[in-house]
Amino acid sequence: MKLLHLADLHLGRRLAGFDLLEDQRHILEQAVDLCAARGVDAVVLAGDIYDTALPPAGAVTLLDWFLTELSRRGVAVLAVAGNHDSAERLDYAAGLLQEQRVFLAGQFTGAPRRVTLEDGYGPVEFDLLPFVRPAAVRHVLPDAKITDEDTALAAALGPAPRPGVRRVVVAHQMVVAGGVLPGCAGSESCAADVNVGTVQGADAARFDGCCYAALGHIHRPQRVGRDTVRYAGSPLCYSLDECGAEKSAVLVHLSACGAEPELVPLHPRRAMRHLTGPLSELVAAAEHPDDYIWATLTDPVPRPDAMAALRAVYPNTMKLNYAPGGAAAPDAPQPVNLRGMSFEELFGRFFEKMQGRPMTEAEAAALAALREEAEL
Ligand SMILES: [Mn+2]
Repeated sequence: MKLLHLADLHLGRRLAGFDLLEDQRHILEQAVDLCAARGVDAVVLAGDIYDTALPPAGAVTLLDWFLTELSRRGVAVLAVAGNHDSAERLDYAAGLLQEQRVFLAGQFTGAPRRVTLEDGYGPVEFDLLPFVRPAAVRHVLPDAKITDEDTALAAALGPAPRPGVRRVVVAHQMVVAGGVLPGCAGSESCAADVNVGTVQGADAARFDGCCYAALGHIHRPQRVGRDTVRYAGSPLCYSLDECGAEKSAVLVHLSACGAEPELVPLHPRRAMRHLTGPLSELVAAAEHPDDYIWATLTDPVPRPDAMAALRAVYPNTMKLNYAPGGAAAPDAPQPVNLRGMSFEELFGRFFEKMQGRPMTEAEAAALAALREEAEL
């Protein structure tokens, strides 16, 4: 059986005043074509299907089109709600849609929604777990021992599969491997918390025994601990911090005893690019003028007409800022093991994020004095 794992579509997302619906339609068309070209049996949507609980009409129409096209081609759909979705609204007509092999799990009712599909090797169990917070799991499962995100996920998932059972879990959670938080793209609502290290996650080991865990929540495509526990990532760049990031879908080949993921690149309708240089140079060397542009101008004196000049050449300029000394492109975020850091290192990172500079020696000394006073 072949699955196409997508996540974090965020249909209806707007960025810097630009409506991204046409970009999203372009990606979903690629997904439909991929299904036909590669013989995909089921599309997995791992949450954050919409960008908001009350999506604009155009976003609902687009999802309607996507589900209809897949259904017409005999492709099943397995979808869960993310933290951006309204669980109740996503469940609308779920009972009717399952007749068309569109399986939606919006609300958590005590266990994942179990769907069984068959291939030449026999049955495959799909456990659809919508986004859950520990308090919500505790509310539905009052007898479970839930102290954090990890024990909440364990309780929500229920028992691991018996040996020989092929199970695929679809979930929208923060998942860590060996205490290492995933690397964020920057457009997740949790990205700031991840960078400061205040976020906890469930352990990827909770998916042991499953053939594949199709995850959503983190917008940067990546594996978590093993190749078969994966964030598909968002199919488009959803913040200017993601300029130049490559996006993909995961084509999962399920065999008799395991799963093999293959990354398939997704091509945006318009690339998102960060340009740096003097205004005169940027407008002179305009290539791919329809791209989404973030321009960092190195002119020593701000030009009041700069945005108009840029948009005359690049009509989809999203952002303009100045870095008179020349700006280095920001490095891609790297996964960081926050649990292994000392108090000083952690606070130092936080300070630098807030202030844009490292602590001085005097500030570090003041911190040490305060720490002693607080007996930390
Ligand atoms: Mn998301």
